Amino acid sequence: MPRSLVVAAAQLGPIARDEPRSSAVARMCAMMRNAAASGAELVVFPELALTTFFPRWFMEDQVEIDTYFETEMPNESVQPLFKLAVELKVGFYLGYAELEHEEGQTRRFNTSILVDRLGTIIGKYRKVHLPGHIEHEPWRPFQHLEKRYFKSGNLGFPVFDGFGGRMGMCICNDRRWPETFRVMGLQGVEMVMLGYNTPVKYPPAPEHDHLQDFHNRLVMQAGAYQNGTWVVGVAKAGREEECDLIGGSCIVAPTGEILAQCGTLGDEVITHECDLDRCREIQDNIFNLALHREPESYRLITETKGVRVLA
Ligand code: CDT
Repeated sequence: MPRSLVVAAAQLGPIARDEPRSSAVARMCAMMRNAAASGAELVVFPELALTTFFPRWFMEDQVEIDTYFETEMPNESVQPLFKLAVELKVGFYLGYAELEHEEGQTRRFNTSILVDRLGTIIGKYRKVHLPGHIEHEPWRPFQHLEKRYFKSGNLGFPVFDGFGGRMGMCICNDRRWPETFRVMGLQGVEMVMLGYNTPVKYPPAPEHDHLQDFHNRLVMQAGAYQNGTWVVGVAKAGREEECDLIGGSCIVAPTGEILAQCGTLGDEVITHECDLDRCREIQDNIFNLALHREPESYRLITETKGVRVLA
């Protein structure tokens, strides 16, 4: 009997800067209904899904910055999504900006949560790899100030039991780093969910702009195959406040094959019935980690941050 999980990737089109959370949540509720009608048990939404991608703007007023953050989860604005999830018996992954008071400090993270089919939060992840820059760089056509507005996540890459399998999360830029997937692979992950906001234009190296979709698929397919896990990657897509974001939300099998992919740059739902036991094809064979890894030869990976020339 296969361990089957019907998962939906719920891609969002652009969210305007003045679009209220209630509108974004209503759009997500509509997609959740659509996904449930297709048999989905789990719906994956994008990174920072409740607002526009605000790190695009340089802001100095902390009060203004904090308007993009959630101080509680769930809260009043997302309540309709939690309520509908319970009604439809559908779980979900949701990305949002988290403002947390911890150890006497106020901290801000780029966060995702995993909610089960009863509406209970069963997992939380805080984005580790924050791309972009800290200071205002006016030469850029748009800013990418994640390093200014967020702290790097302090939860590592946890994997959770849920939905009949081993479930992991990461967020956008994390998918470009093999360490992200491997740390979850070493915990026996069977499905990695991730949301992203990826501009078509990369101002520091515009010669790579035409490769954005390719790199998106490349890293998710490699992460899936090299760890024998399902990967569900979900975009916020389309032209958001003069910034074009790639789409290409997709569901990748543990073999690295893309089995479902969005075809638009707007709100769109795709589903796939994932057999979690297919992870074994890879995890028991070509990437049997216990049998074939040689961690003694990989010590540099945790011992150094940047390049270290050894000889
Ligand atoms: N949101 C996010 O992490 N986006 C980055 C953009 C490129 S780096 C400025 C990404 O890796 O897709």
